[in-house]
Amino acid sequence: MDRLIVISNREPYVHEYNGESIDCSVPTGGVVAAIDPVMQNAKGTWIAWGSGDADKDCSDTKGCVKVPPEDPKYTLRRIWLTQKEVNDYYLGFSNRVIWPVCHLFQENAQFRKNYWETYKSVNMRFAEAAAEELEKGGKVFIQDVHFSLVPDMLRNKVPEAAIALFWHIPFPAAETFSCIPWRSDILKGLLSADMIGFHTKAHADNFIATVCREFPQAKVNNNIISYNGRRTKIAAIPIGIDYTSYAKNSSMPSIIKGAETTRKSINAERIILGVDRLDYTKGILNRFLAFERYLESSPRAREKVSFIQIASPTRVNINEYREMKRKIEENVGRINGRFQTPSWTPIIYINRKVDEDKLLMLYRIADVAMVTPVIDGMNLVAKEYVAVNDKGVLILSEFAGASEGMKDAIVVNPYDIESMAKAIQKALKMKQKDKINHCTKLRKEVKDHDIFWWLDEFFRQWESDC
Ligand code: GDG
Repeated sequence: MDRLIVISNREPYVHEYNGESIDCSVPTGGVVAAIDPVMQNAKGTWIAWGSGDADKDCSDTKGCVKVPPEDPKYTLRRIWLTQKEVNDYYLGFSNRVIWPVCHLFQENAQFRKNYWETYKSVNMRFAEAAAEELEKGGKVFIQDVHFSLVPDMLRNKVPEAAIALFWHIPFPAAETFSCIPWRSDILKGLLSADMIGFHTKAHADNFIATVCREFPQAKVNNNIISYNGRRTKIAAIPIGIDYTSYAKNSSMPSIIKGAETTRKSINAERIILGVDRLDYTKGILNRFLAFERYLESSPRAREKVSFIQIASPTRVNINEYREMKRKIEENVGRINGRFQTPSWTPIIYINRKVDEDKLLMLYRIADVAMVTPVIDGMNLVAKEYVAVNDKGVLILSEFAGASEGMKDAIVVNPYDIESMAKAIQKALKMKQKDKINHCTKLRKEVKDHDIFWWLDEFFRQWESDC
Protein backbone atom coordinates (compact mmCIF):
# COMPACT_ATOMS: atom_id res chain seq x y z
CA MET A 1 0.00 0.00 0.00
CA ASP A 2 1.13 3.60 -0.72
CA ARG A 3 2.08 5.85 2.14
CA LEU A 4 -1.18 6.74 3.83
CA ILE A 5 -2.07 10.18 5.15
CA VAL A 6 -5.12 9.96 7.38
CA ILE A 7 -6.98 13.04 8.58
CA SER A 8 -9.40 12.85 11.48
CA ASN A 9 -10.62 15.16 14.20
CA ARG A 10 -9.94 12.90 17.17
CA GLU A 11 -6.33 11.84 17.64
CA PRO A 12 -5.65 8.15 18.20
CA TYR A 13 -3.37 8.73 21.24
CA VAL A 14 -3.78 11.52 23.80
CA HIS A 15 -1.04 12.60 26.22
CA GLU A 16 -2.34 14.01 29.50
CA TYR A 17 -0.73 15.12 32.73
CA ASN A 18 -1.39 12.97 35.75
CA GLY A 19 0.30 15.00 38.49
CA GLU A 20 3.97 15.09 37.54
CA SER A 21 3.76 12.18 35.13
CA ILE A 22 2.19 11.89 31.68
CA ASP A 23 -0.38 9.25 30.71
CA CYS A 24 -1.09 8.23 27.14
CA SER A 25 -4.61 6.95 26.41
CA VAL A 26 -6.78 5.95 23.47
CA PRO A 27 -9.94 8.08 23.26
CA THR A 28 -13.41 6.54 23.03
CA GLY A 29 -15.11 6.45 19.66
CA GLY A 30 -15.74 4.47 16.55
CA VAL A 31 -13.45 6.23 14.10
CA VAL A 32 -10.27 5.84 16.16
CA ALA A 33 -11.17 2.25 17.03
CA ALA A 34 -11.54 1.45 13.34
CA ILE A 35 -8.60 3.31 11.79
CA ASP A 36 -5.79 2.71 14.31
CA PRO A 37 -5.28 -0.96 13.34
CA VAL A 38 -5.20 0.15 9.71
CA MET A 39 -2.49 2.73 10.38
CA GLN A 40 -0.52 0.27 12.45
CA ASN A 41 -0.29 -1.84 9.30
CA ALA A 42 0.44 1.01 6.88
CA LYS A 43 3.33 3.48 6.83
CA GLY A 44 2.36 7.10 7.05
CA THR A 45 1.06 10.03 9.01
CA TRP A 46 -2.18 10.59 10.88
CA ILE A 47 -3.12 14.28 11.13
CA ALA A 48 -5.47 15.13 14.01
CA TRP A 49 -6.34 17.76 16.59
CA GLY A 50 -3.87 17.63 19.50
CA SER A 51 -6.39 17.68 22.35
CA GLY A 52 -4.38 16.45 25.37
CA ASP A 53 -2.89 18.91 27.86
CA ALA A 54 0.51 17.19 27.59
CA ASP A 55 0.40 16.70 23.81
CA LYS A 56 2.64 19.67 23.05
CA ASP A 57 5.27 18.50 25.51
CA CYS A 58 5.35 15.10 23.82
CA SER A 59 5.56 16.31 20.20
CA ASP A 60 8.30 17.89 18.10
CA THR A 61 8.11 21.42 16.67
CA LYS A 62 5.87 20.23 13.82
CA GLY A 63 3.50 18.58 16.27
CA CYS A 64 4.77 15.09 15.36
CA VAL A 65 5.16 12.07 17.63
CA LYS A 66 5.60 8.36 16.84
CA VAL A 67 2.77 6.08 18.04
CA PRO A 68 1.69 3.74 19.61
CA PRO A 69 4.08 4.82 22.38
CA GLU A 70 4.99 1.27 23.44
CA ASP A 71 5.65 0.07 19.87
CA PRO A 72 5.87 3.01 17.41
CA LYS A 73 4.46 2.20 14.00
CA TYR A 74 3.40 5.51 12.44
CA THR A 75 3.57 9.30 12.87
CA LEU A 76 0.85 11.29 14.57
CA ARG A 77 0.95 14.93 13.46
CA ARG A 78 -1.01 17.13 15.82
CA ILE A 79 -2.80 20.33 14.84
CA TRP A 80 -3.16 22.82 17.67
CA LEU A 81 -6.59 24.42 18.04
CA THR A 82 -7.60 27.31 20.28
CA GLN A 83 -10.51 26.91 22.70
CA LYS A 84 -12.62 29.09 20.40
CA GLU A 85 -11.80 26.85 17.43
CA VAL A 86 -12.75 23.76 19.43
CA ASN A 87 -16.00 25.39 20.50
CA ASP A 88 -17.04 26.56 17.05
CA TYR A 89 -15.61 24.03 14.62
CA TYR A 90 -15.92 20.85 16.71
CA LEU A 91 -18.58 21.28 19.39
CA GLY A 92 -20.36 23.82 17.16
CA PHE A 93 -20.39 23.01 13.47
CA SER A 94 -19.53 19.30 13.61
CA ASN A 95 -21.59 18.37 16.65
CA ARG A 96 -24.42 20.91 16.64
CA VAL A 97 -25.01 21.23 12.90
CA ILE A 98 -23.87 18.25 10.85
CA TRP A 99 -24.31 15.58 13.56
CA PRO A 100 -27.94 16.40 14.50
CA VAL A 101 -29.05 17.01 10.91
CA CYS A 102 -27.55 13.76 9.63
CA HIS A 103 -29.12 11.86 12.54
CA LEU A 104 -32.56 13.42 11.90
CA PHE A 105 -32.45 15.54 15.06
CA GLN A 106 -32.79 18.88 13.26
CA GLU A 107 -34.44 20.34 16.35
CA ASN A 108 -31.05 20.02 18.10
CA ALA A 109 -29.21 21.95 15.37
CA GLN A 110 -27.82 25.47 15.87
CA PHE A 111 -27.11 27.10 12.51
CA ARG A 112 -24.66 29.76 13.70
CA LYS A 113 -22.51 31.70 11.26
CA ASN A 114 -19.52 31.77 13.63
CA TYR A 115 -19.56 27.95 13.73
CA TRP A 116 -19.39 27.88 9.94
CA GLU A 117 -16.62 30.50 9.66
CA THR A 118 -14.42 28.63 12.13
CA TYR A 119 -15.20 25.28 10.48
CA LYS A 120 -13.87 26.73 7.21
CA SER A 121 -10.67 28.09 8.75
CA VAL A 122 -9.93 24.87 10.67
CA ASN A 123 -10.51 22.82 7.51
CA MET A 124 -7.94 25.04 5.80
CA ARG A 125 -5.35 24.35 8.53
CA PHE A 126 -5.77 20.59 8.03
CA ALA A 127 -5.61 20.97 4.23
CA GLU A 128 -2.31 22.88 4.58
CA ALA A 129 -0.82 20.18 6.80
CA ALA A 130 -1.95 17.46 4.36
CA ALA A 131 -0.43 19.38 1.41
CA GLU A 132 2.91 19.47 3.28
CA GLU A 133 2.72 15.75 4.02
CA LEU A 134 1.99 15.05 0.36
CA GLU A 135 5.46 16.36 -0.52
CA LYS A 136 6.68 12.93 0.68
CA GLY A 137 4.06 11.24 -1.52
CA GLY A 138 1.03 9.18 -0.58
CA LYS A 139 -2.72 9.18 -0.65
CA VAL A 140 -4.97 11.23 1.57
CA PHE A 141 -7.77 9.41 3.35
CA ILE A 142 -10.02 11.85 5.19
CA GLN A 143 -12.25 10.67 8.02
CA ASP A 144 -15.65 12.01 8.63
CA VAL A 145 -17.86 15.04 8.71
CA HIS A 146 -15.40 17.36 10.41
CA PHE A 147 -13.55 17.85 7.12
CA SER A 148 -16.06 18.12 4.30
CA LEU A 149 -14.22 21.13 2.83
CA VAL A 150 -10.72 19.61 2.94
CA PRO A 151 -11.00 17.69 -0.37
CA ASP A 152 -11.55 20.92 -2.31
CA MET A 153 -9.09 23.00 -0.29
CA LEU A 154 -6.41 20.36 -0.72
CA ARG A 155 -7.17 19.85 -4.41
CA ASN A 156 -6.61 23.59 -4.98
CA LYS A 157 -3.13 23.22 -3.48
CA VAL A 158 -2.22 19.82 -4.99
CA PRO A 159 -4.44 19.32 -8.07
CA GLU A 160 -3.28 15.76 -8.82
CA ALA A 161 -3.56 14.48 -5.26
CA ALA A 162 -5.33 11.18 -4.57
CA ILE A 163 -8.04 12.15 -2.08
CA ALA A 164 -10.88 10.10 -0.62
CA LEU A 165 -13.23 10.60 2.31
CA PHE A 166 -15.28 8.26 4.44
CA TRP A 167 -18.49 9.65 5.95
CA HIS A 168 -18.93 7.69 9.19
CA ILE A 169 -22.45 8.78 10.09
CA PRO A 170 -25.75 8.44 8.21
CA PHE A 171 -26.42 10.67 5.23
CA PRO A 172 -30.07 11.76 5.39
CA ALA A 173 -32.65 12.44 2.69
CA ALA A 174 -32.04 15.44 0.41
CA GLU A 175 -34.73 17.59 2.06
CA THR A 176 -33.20 16.98 5.49
CA PHE A 177 -29.59 17.71 4.58
CA SER A 178 -30.69 20.75 2.64
CA CYS A 179 -31.80 22.51 5.83
CA ILE A 180 -28.10 23.33 6.40
CA PRO A 181 -27.65 26.88 5.12
CA TRP A 182 -24.12 26.07 3.83
CA ARG A 183 -25.09 22.79 2.15
CA SER A 184 -23.89 23.90 -1.26
CA ASP A 185 -20.32 24.61 -0.06
CA ILE A 186 -20.25 21.35 1.86
CA LEU A 187 -21.32 19.31 -1.17
CA LYS A 188 -18.85 21.15 -3.44
CA GLY A 189 -16.09 20.55 -0.92
CA LEU A 190 -16.83 16.83 -0.82
CA LEU A 191 -17.11 16.46 -4.59
CA SER A 192 -13.42 17.31 -5.02
CA ALA A 193 -12.60 13.88 -3.59
CA ASP A 194 -11.99 10.98 -6.00
CA MET A 195 -14.21 8.81 -3.88
CA ILE A 196 -16.63 9.18 -0.96
CA GLY A 197 -17.52 6.14 1.12
CA PHE A 198 -20.64 5.52 3.21
CA HIS A 199 -21.61 2.58 5.39
CA THR A 200 -24.79 1.68 3.52
CA LYS A 201 -26.32 1.94 0.07
CA ALA A 202 -29.18 3.98 1.54
CA HIS A 203 -26.72 6.64 2.77
CA ALA A 204 -24.88 6.64 -0.57
CA ASP A 205 -28.17 6.99 -2.47
CA ASN A 206 -29.25 9.87 -0.22
CA PHE A 207 -25.97 11.65 -0.92
CA ILE A 208 -26.43 11.28 -4.67
CA ALA A 209 -30.02 12.54 -4.45
CA THR A 210 -28.87 15.54 -2.39
CA VAL A 211 -26.20 16.44 -4.95
CA CYS A 212 -28.74 16.14 -7.79
CA ARG A 213 -31.21 18.37 -5.92
CA GLU A 214 -28.55 21.00 -5.29
CA PHE A 215 -26.76 20.83 -8.64
CA PRO A 216 -29.24 19.83 -11.37
CA GLN A 217 -26.38 19.97 -13.91
CA ALA A 218 -24.57 17.06 -12.14
CA LYS A 219 -24.67 13.76 -14.04
CA VAL A 220 -24.81 10.38 -12.34
CA ASN A 221 -23.79 7.14 -13.99
CA ASN A 222 -23.15 3.90 -12.10
CA ASN A 223 -22.61 5.69 -8.80
CA ILE A 224 -20.17 8.14 -10.35
CA ILE A 225 -21.09 11.79 -10.06
CA SER A 226 -19.72 14.08 -12.78
CA TYR A 227 -19.81 17.66 -11.67
CA ASN A 228 -17.72 20.73 -12.42
CA GLY A 229 -15.28 18.79 -14.62
CA ARG A 230 -14.56 16.13 -11.97
CA ARG A 231 -15.76 12.60 -11.36
CA THR A 232 -16.41 11.30 -7.85
CA LYS A 233 -17.14 7.69 -7.09
CA ILE A 234 -19.79 7.08 -4.42
CA ALA A 235 -19.43 3.74 -2.64
CA ALA A 236 -21.20 1.83 0.12
CA ILE A 237 -18.57 -0.06 2.13
CA PRO A 238 -19.61 -1.08 5.66
CA ILE A 239 -16.83 -0.58 8.19
CA GLY A 240 -15.73 -3.50 10.36
CA ILE A 241 -13.56 -4.15 13.40
CA ASP A 242 -10.23 -5.91 13.95
CA TYR A 243 -12.04 -9.20 14.61
CA THR A 244 -8.92 -11.27 15.19
CA SER A 245 -7.57 -8.91 17.85
CA TYR A 246 -10.89 -8.82 19.69
CA ALA A 247 -11.22 -12.61 19.59
CA LYS A 248 -7.58 -13.11 20.66
CA ASN A 249 -7.36 -10.42 23.35
CA SER A 250 -10.59 -11.52 24.97
CA SER A 251 -9.26 -15.08 25.29
CA MET A 252 -6.19 -14.08 27.29
CA PRO A 253 -6.05 -15.79 30.71
CA SER A 254 -6.09 -12.42 32.52
CA ILE A 255 -9.32 -11.42 30.75
CA ILE A 256 -10.95 -14.80 31.35
CA LYS A 257 -10.04 -14.64 35.03
CA GLY A 258 -11.13 -11.00 35.35
CA ALA A 259 -14.42 -11.84 33.64
CA GLU A 260 -15.06 -14.66 36.13
CA THR A 261 -14.38 -12.36 39.07
CA THR A 262 -16.62 -9.63 37.63
CA ARG A 263 -19.36 -12.18 36.96
CA LYS A 264 -19.27 -13.41 40.57
CA SER A 265 -19.49 -9.87 41.89
CA ILE A 266 -22.83 -9.24 40.17
CA ASN A 267 -25.76 -10.65 42.02
CA ALA A 268 -27.87 -11.70 39.05
CA GLU A 269 -28.29 -14.92 37.05
CA ARG A 270 -28.38 -13.18 33.69
CA ILE A 271 -26.74 -10.02 32.39
CA ILE A 272 -27.80 -7.69 29.61
CA LEU A 273 -25.19 -5.20 28.41
CA GLY A 274 -25.28 -1.83 26.67
CA VAL A 275 -22.10 0.07 25.68
CA ASP A 276 -22.40 3.52 24.18
CA ARG A 277 -21.05 6.99 24.16
CA LEU A 278 -23.75 8.90 26.02
CA ASP A 279 -25.30 10.30 22.85
CA TYR A 280 -28.95 11.06 22.04
CA THR A 281 -28.70 8.89 18.91
CA LYS A 282 -27.91 5.71 20.84
CA GLY A 283 -31.44 5.04 22.13
CA ILE A 284 -30.37 4.49 25.75
CA LEU A 285 -33.57 5.78 27.35
CA ASN A 286 -35.85 3.65 25.15
CA ARG A 287 -33.70 0.64 25.99
CA PHE A 288 -34.20 1.25 29.72
CA LEU A 289 -37.93 1.70 29.20
CA ALA A 290 -37.99 -1.65 27.38
CA PHE A 291 -36.12 -3.26 30.28
CA GLU A 292 -38.62 -1.72 32.70
CA ARG A 293 -41.49 -3.12 30.60
CA TYR A 294 -39.77 -6.52 30.62
CA LEU A 295 -39.49 -6.47 34.43
CA GLU A 296 -43.15 -5.43 34.67
CA SER A 297 -44.33 -8.25 32.45
CA SER A 298 -41.93 -10.91 33.77
CA PRO A 299 -42.03 -10.76 37.59
CA ARG A 300 -39.88 -13.88 37.78
CA ALA A 301 -37.01 -12.02 36.13
CA ARG A 302 -36.78 -9.66 39.09
CA GLU A 303 -33.71 -10.31 41.21
CA LYS A 304 -32.43 -12.51 38.39
CA VAL A 305 -31.61 -10.20 35.48
CA SER A 306 -29.45 -7.07 35.65
CA PHE A 307 -28.79 -4.54 32.93
CA ILE A 308 -25.27 -3.11 32.85
CA GLN A 309 -25.02 0.09 30.85
CA ILE A 310 -21.68 1.73 30.08
CA ALA A 311 -22.53 5.30 29.11
CA SER A 312 -19.17 6.89 28.42
CA PRO A 313 -19.16 10.69 28.62
CA THR A 314 -19.04 12.57 25.35
CA ARG A 315 -19.59 16.20 24.22
CA VAL A 316 -20.37 17.12 27.81
CA ASN A 317 -20.30 20.86 27.13
CA ILE A 318 -23.26 20.73 24.77
CA ASN A 319 -26.67 21.52 26.29
CA GLU A 320 -28.58 18.85 24.37
CA TYR A 321 -26.22 16.22 25.81
CA ARG A 322 -26.57 17.52 29.35
CA GLU A 323 -30.36 17.50 29.06
CA MET A 324 -30.39 13.95 27.67
CA LYS A 325 -28.07 12.78 30.47
CA ARG A 326 -30.38 14.30 33.06
CA LYS A 327 -33.40 12.53 31.59
CA ILE A 328 -31.65 9.16 31.35
CA GLU A 329 -30.32 9.33 34.90
CA GLU A 330 -33.71 10.38 36.24
CA ASN A 331 -35.16 7.24 34.64
CA VAL A 332 -32.40 4.99 35.95
CA GLY A 333 -33.19 6.28 39.44
CA ARG A 334 -36.91 5.84 38.91
CA ILE A 335 -36.67 2.29 37.49
CA ASN A 336 -34.17 1.17 40.13
CA GLY A 337 -36.28 2.77 42.84
CA ARG A 338 -39.27 0.85 41.57
CA PHE A 339 -37.72 -2.63 41.44
CA GLN A 340 -34.46 -2.68 43.40
CA THR A 341 -34.02 -4.96 46.42
CA PRO A 342 -31.25 -4.90 49.03
CA SER A 343 -29.34 -7.57 47.12
CA TRP A 344 -30.17 -6.77 43.47
CA THR A 345 -29.77 -3.73 41.22
CA PRO A 346 -31.87 -3.78 38.05
CA ILE A 347 -29.83 -1.19 36.09
CA ILE A 348 -26.12 -0.87 36.83
CA TYR A 349 -25.39 2.45 35.19
CA ILE A 350 -21.72 3.42 34.69
CA ASN A 351 -21.19 6.96 33.46
CA ARG A 352 -17.45 6.59 32.96
CA LYS A 353 -15.20 5.30 30.26
CA VAL A 354 -14.16 1.75 31.22
CA ASP A 355 -10.73 0.53 30.17
CA GLU A 356 -10.30 -1.84 27.25
CA ASP A 357 -9.73 -4.93 29.41
CA LYS A 358 -12.83 -4.27 31.49
CA LEU A 359 -14.84 -3.82 28.31
CA LEU A 360 -13.68 -7.21 27.03
CA MET A 361 -14.62 -8.80 30.35
CA LEU A 362 -18.10 -7.27 30.16
CA TYR A 363 -18.55 -8.47 26.58
CA ARG A 364 -17.55 -11.95 27.76
CA ILE A 365 -20.01 -12.14 30.64
CA ALA A 366 -23.04 -10.57 28.97
CA ASP A 367 -25.76 -13.08 28.06
CA VAL A 368 -27.35 -10.46 25.85
CA ALA A 369 -26.10 -7.22 24.28
CA MET A 370 -28.61 -4.53 23.41
CA VAL A 371 -27.38 -2.30 20.60
CA THR A 372 -30.46 -0.24 19.91
CA PRO A 373 -29.61 3.22 18.57
CA VAL A 374 -32.50 5.22 17.16
CA ILE A 375 -30.15 5.88 14.26
CA ASP A 376 -26.48 5.04 13.70
CA GLY A 377 -24.09 5.04 10.76
CA MET A 378 -22.83 1.55 11.56
CA ASN A 379 -22.24 0.75 15.30
CA LEU A 380 -19.08 -1.10 16.17
CA VAL A 381 -20.24 -2.31 19.57
CA ALA A 382 -22.51 -4.86 17.87
CA LYS A 383 -19.50 -6.27 16.03
CA GLU A 384 -17.18 -6.19 19.05
CA TYR A 385 -19.68 -8.13 21.16
CA VAL A 386 -20.07 -10.97 18.70
CA ALA A 387 -16.30 -11.13 18.11
CA VAL A 388 -15.75 -11.65 21.85
CA ASN A 389 -18.76 -13.69 22.94
CA ASP A 390 -19.53 -16.96 21.14
CA LYS A 391 -22.72 -17.79 23.03
CA GLY A 392 -24.34 -14.42 23.64
CA VAL A 393 -27.41 -13.02 21.95
CA LEU A 394 -27.39 -9.72 20.08
CA ILE A 395 -30.46 -7.48 19.99
CA LEU A 396 -29.87 -4.94 17.24
CA SER A 397 -31.74 -1.87 16.04
CA GLU A 398 -33.00 -1.93 12.48
CA PHE A 399 -31.76 1.69 12.25
CA ALA A 400 -28.10 0.87 12.89
CA GLY A 401 -26.09 0.45 9.68
CA ALA A 402 -24.81 -2.80 11.24
CA SER A 403 -28.23 -4.40 10.79
CA GLU A 404 -27.71 -4.55 7.01
CA GLY A 405 -25.05 -7.24 7.36
CA MET A 406 -25.95 -8.71 10.77
CA LYS A 407 -29.29 -10.13 9.73
CA ASP A 408 -29.09 -13.03 12.17
CA ALA A 409 -29.36 -10.72 15.18
CA ILE A 410 -32.73 -10.20 16.88
CA VAL A 411 -33.61 -7.05 14.98
CA VAL A 412 -35.87 -4.52 16.72
CA ASN A 413 -37.50 -1.14 16.16
CA PRO A 414 -35.98 0.99 18.97
CA TYR A 415 -39.11 3.17 19.14
CA ASP A 416 -41.33 0.16 19.87
CA ILE A 417 -40.82 -0.35 23.61
CA GLU A 418 -43.25 -3.27 23.87
CA SER A 419 -41.56 -5.27 21.12
CA MET A 420 -38.12 -4.52 22.54
CA ALA A 421 -39.32 -5.91 25.88
CA LYS A 422 -40.44 -9.06 24.03
CA ALA A 423 -37.06 -9.23 22.29
CA ILE A 424 -35.35 -9.25 25.70
CA GLN A 425 -37.55 -12.14 26.74
CA LYS A 426 -36.84 -14.00 23.51
CA ALA A 427 -33.09 -13.45 23.84
CA LEU A 428 -32.99 -14.67 27.43
CA LYS A 429 -35.05 -17.74 26.56
CA MET A 430 -33.07 -18.74 23.48
CA LYS A 431 -32.02 -22.39 23.52
CA GLN A 432 -28.33 -23.26 23.57
CA LYS A 433 -28.30 -24.73 20.06
CA ASP A 434 -30.10 -21.67 18.64
CA LYS A 435 -27.62 -19.40 20.39
CA ILE A 436 -24.70 -21.26 18.88
CA ASN A 437 -26.28 -21.03 15.45
CA HIS A 438 -27.01 -17.29 15.96
CA CYS A 439 -23.42 -16.61 17.08
CA THR A 440 -21.76 -18.73 14.42
CA LYS A 441 -23.53 -16.85 11.63
CA LEU A 442 -22.95 -13.41 13.15
CA ARG A 443 -19.28 -14.14 13.89
CA LYS A 444 -18.71 -15.28 10.34
CA GLU A 445 -20.21 -12.06 8.99
CA VAL A 446 -18.08 -9.88 11.29
CA LYS A 447 -14.94 -11.90 10.58
CA ASP A 448 -15.44 -11.89 6.79
CA HIS A 449 -16.08 -8.15 6.74
CA ASP A 450 -13.49 -6.95 9.21
CA ILE A 451 -11.60 -3.64 9.20
CA PHE A 452 -8.93 -4.98 6.86
CA TRP A 453 -11.57 -6.15 4.38
CA TRP A 454 -13.08 -2.64 4.60
CA LEU A 455 -9.78 -0.94 3.86
CA ASP A 456 -8.90 -3.33 1.00
CA GLU A 457 -12.33 -2.87 -0.52
CA PHE A 458 -12.13 0.91 -0.13
CA PHE A 459 -8.73 1.02 -1.84
CA ARG A 460 -9.78 -1.45 -4.52
CA GLN A 461 -12.72 0.75 -5.47
CA TRP A 462 -10.67 3.96 -5.15
CA GLU A 463 -7.97 2.58 -7.46
CA SER A 464 -10.29 1.00 -10.02
CA ASP A 465 -11.20 3.24 -12.96
CA CYS A 466 -13.56 6.04 -12.21
C1 GDG B 1 -19.10 6.80 14.49
C2 GDG B 1 -20.53 6.49 14.02
C3 GDG B 1 -19.76 4.20 13.32
C4 GDG B 1 -17.59 3.12 23.99
N1 GDG B 1 -17.59 3.28 25.32
C5 GDG B 1 -16.40 2.80 25.75
C6 GDG B 1 -15.67 2.35 24.66
N2 GDG B 1 -16.43 2.57 23.59
C7 GDG B 1 -16.01 2.24 22.22
C8 GDG B 1 -16.72 1.02 21.68
C9 GDG B 1 -16.61 1.25 20.18
C10 GDG B 1 -16.66 2.77 20.07
O1 GDG B 1 -16.33 3.30 21.35
C11 GDG B 1 -18.03 3.29 19.71
O2 GDG B 1 -18.30 2.90 18.39
P1 GDG B 1 -19.67 3.28 17.63
O3 GDG B 1 -19.63 2.57 16.33
O4 GDG B 1 -20.81 2.98 18.53
O5 GDG B 1 -19.61 4.77 17.47
P2 GDG B 1 -19.43 6.32 17.31
O6 GDG B 1 -18.41 6.79 18.25
O7 GDG B 1 -20.75 6.96 17.34
O8 GDG B 1 -18.80 6.43 15.81
C12 GDG B 1 -20.82 4.99 14.10
C13 GDG B 1 -18.36 4.62 13.73
O9 GDG B 1 -18.19 6.04 13.64
C14 GDG B 1 -17.30 3.98 12.82
O10 GDG B 1 -17.54 4.31 11.49
O11 GDG B 1 -19.92 2.82 13.60
O12 GDG B 1 -22.09 4.73 13.52
O13 GDG B 1 -21.49 7.22 14.79
O14 GDG B 1 -15.36 0.82 19.68
O15 GDG B 1 -16.08 -0.14 22.14
N3 GDG B 1 -14.42 1.82 24.77
C15 GDG B 1 -13.90 1.73 26.03
N4 GDG B 1 -14.55 2.16 27.13
C16 GDG B 1 -15.81 2.69 27.05
O16 GDG B 1 -16.37 3.08 28.08
N5 GDG B 1 -12.69 1.20 26.20
